Amino acid sequence: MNSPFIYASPTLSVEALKHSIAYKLMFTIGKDPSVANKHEWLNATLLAVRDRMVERWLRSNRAQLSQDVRQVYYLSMEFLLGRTLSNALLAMGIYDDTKAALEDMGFELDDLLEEENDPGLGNGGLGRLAACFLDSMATLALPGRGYGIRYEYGMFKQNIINGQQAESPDYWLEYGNPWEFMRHSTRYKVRFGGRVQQEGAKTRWVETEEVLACAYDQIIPGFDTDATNTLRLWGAQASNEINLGKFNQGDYFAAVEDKNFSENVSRVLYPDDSTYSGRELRLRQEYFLVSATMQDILNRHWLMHQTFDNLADKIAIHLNDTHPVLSIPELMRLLIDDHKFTWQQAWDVVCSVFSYTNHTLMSEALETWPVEMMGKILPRHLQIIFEINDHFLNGVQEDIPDDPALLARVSIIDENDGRRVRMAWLAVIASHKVNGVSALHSELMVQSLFADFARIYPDRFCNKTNGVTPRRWLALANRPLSAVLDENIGQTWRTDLSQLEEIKGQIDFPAFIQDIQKAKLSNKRALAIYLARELNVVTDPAALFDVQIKRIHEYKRQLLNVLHIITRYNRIKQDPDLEWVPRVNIFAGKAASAYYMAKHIIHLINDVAAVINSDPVVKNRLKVVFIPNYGVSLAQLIIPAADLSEQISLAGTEASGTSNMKFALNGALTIGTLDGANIEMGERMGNENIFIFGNTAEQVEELRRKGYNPREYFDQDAELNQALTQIATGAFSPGEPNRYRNLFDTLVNFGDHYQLLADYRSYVDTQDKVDLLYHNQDEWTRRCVMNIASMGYFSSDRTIQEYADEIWHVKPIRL
Ligand code: 26V
Repeated sequence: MNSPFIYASPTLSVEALKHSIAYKLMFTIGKDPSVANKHEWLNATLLAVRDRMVERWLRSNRAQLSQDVRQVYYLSMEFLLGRTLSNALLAMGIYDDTKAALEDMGFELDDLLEEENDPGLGNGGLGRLAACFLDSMATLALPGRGYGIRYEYGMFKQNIINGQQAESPDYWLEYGNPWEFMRHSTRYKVRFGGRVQQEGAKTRWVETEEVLACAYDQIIPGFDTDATNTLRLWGAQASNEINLGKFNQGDYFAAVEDKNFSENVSRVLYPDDSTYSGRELRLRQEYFLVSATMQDILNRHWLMHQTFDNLADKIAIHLNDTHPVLSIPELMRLLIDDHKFTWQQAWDVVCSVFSYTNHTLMSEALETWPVEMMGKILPRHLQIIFEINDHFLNGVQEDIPDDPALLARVSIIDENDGRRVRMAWLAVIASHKVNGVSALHSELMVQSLFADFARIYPDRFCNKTNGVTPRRWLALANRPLSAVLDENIGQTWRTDLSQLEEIKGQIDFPAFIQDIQKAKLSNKRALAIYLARELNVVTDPAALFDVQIKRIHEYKRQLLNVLHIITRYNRIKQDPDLEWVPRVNIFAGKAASAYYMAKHIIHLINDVAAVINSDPVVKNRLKVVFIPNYGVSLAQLIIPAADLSEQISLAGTEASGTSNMKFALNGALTIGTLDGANIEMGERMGNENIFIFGNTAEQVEELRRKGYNPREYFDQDAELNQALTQIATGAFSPGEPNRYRNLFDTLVNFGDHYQLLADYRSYVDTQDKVDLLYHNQDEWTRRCVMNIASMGYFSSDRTIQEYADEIWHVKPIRL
């Protein structure tokens, strides 16, 4: 250990931090500083920092409870927070002091930060959006909370073995979770099963099984403010009551088995966001979140107001997709069965508190539950859903008579498909606002999925274009670029991202352009070091880093990217001495474990990488890398190092995308389709600063209507023909030549559902334009600057401000 007196005049804060870190190490962790390992030092640091957050937290909570303001509750089955320590240090403005304190004690802060695990309590975009929203809500001092589930196993870990994805469980709690506060006394009973009993006017739900939901709180610090919020996650605990019977009968083991069984409800995150599967355990999970949360909200409201008469004024409940939609019948049930509301009174409350965000139009991801399953697990809720449906259909019939087809279409119960409850319909009918997540998506939403409802409720639908938090995705992830920005426009862009506009004034100063280039280069070096160390792949940081990182899904069209790579490979082989722009093509992303095609695509990417990377003709001109186990931490490393961001989904399929925003904010140029938020990015940065290609959503539809024939493209485009034929005939799988024959068939013979072939030529030609621009590094960088400067709108602070003003009607608390 270095002498604590090594610096001439250490600041008070540094000294205090050193003292509390050493104190935590000894008295909370119980370790002698001379033998403690890195992880123990991390935990000591984290606990010392946590103490400082708690002070603000208690003050914020007090202010929230004492000021008679409307509260917003954000319900989500997923929160993908990422690592917490670095963000907390940044929020509290003690990053540099902590670094100095640790240095004095012989440690590198950045080393310790890498030790923290990254809880993967989400699948992808939807869960990460929820995390950005929490960050913005705290930073804007909005009163409220996030509610979710404390899964014991998060998103699986991905290994690549012989080119293929292998999954292993992610037991992220193995070494405890030092950020959480377990609330032993905040527990609620959650009931399942049983039956409904009518006693006069009163309805009782009886003979249920029970599980307890126990609260685990995590502090969500606002940036540069005392305002702090809470994320409350529910963990399941067996309730003693269910076991008592068997226990008394002497069947000890059966009693304990029951206990294990009921705790399954919060065991594992469903790691598939591409196809809805309708599993009973998933329904139980959704109700578990909803039931505990609604009880907690009512409890807190009672504490603050001692009445439920003002519920409609004092709470807003937001549903992140349909996953928590059971909160609608649950709130009805609690108000009617437990709090003596009439049906209509309860319905009036429900209709003014709920709002709902739709995140996908893909029919295979829409939730519908078999009536029979819901009746078995939640009989009282099913009954209430039927009542809501009757009430709603009666209203429709009065307003729009003589249209039985309409009634069948808008009924919450889908009678065609073995009787199922349509959760999105229930959400729309009960919410006062329903929003999509980009302008295009919100438009398509009212034209397709919710067209009937948009006629019935014309004022209900709106758009809230997604955003990302500039704290994690610029200040934390990209310190070199942040330093350049600070030097040129000051530091306040962190809470007012629109200030990035100001860098446009620097665009003609060569020194500024060089600084931007240096920042990018140092990020690329950091990634190159990771690739060399972890994957044994050597890359040249001067090459163009071309990146597509996201869940693997056919609609996101990783395969289109592969088709371009193969085309480029063929061209290099044909004419190796041309002046090629060296490229490193980077992929990362997980495939749902049951999604055969997605896994097959990962395999193909790795097979193509193996052939290209080992071809002596290619050398540095082209490298292909698949980085395993993509998650928030890897995103923070990869995104700042990207030159080119691949956002190439079929137009009309990607609701918004949010990594598209992160890339542009970090100075990558986008090659993308007119899909999701890409469109709005182009509008703001000017279409000369983004590489747009391919059919529009309208053209996609038209092609479908007219009868799309992918084989025409295959027959007519020689380069496409060659690439596809190579895939089909084993050029990349010589040991098993037929390995990818089915992939070829999907594209050429079975309809190419996502129209890759239709967009191929335009994509490849646009990639050529990318090369051309990359030859002129200064012009390239000027466009990057235009990208960064135009991203102010895509801060989640702007998004959340819109939710607060136009949907939730909540105002910041005073501190
Ligand atoms: C769906 C399902 C289906 C059943 C089981 C588990 C599960 C978990 C998550 C989902 C959500 C799929 C929807 C989704 O993630 N949408 C993404 O939302 C992002 C944030 O709005 C948006 O940027 C992406 O474009 C959109 O795909």
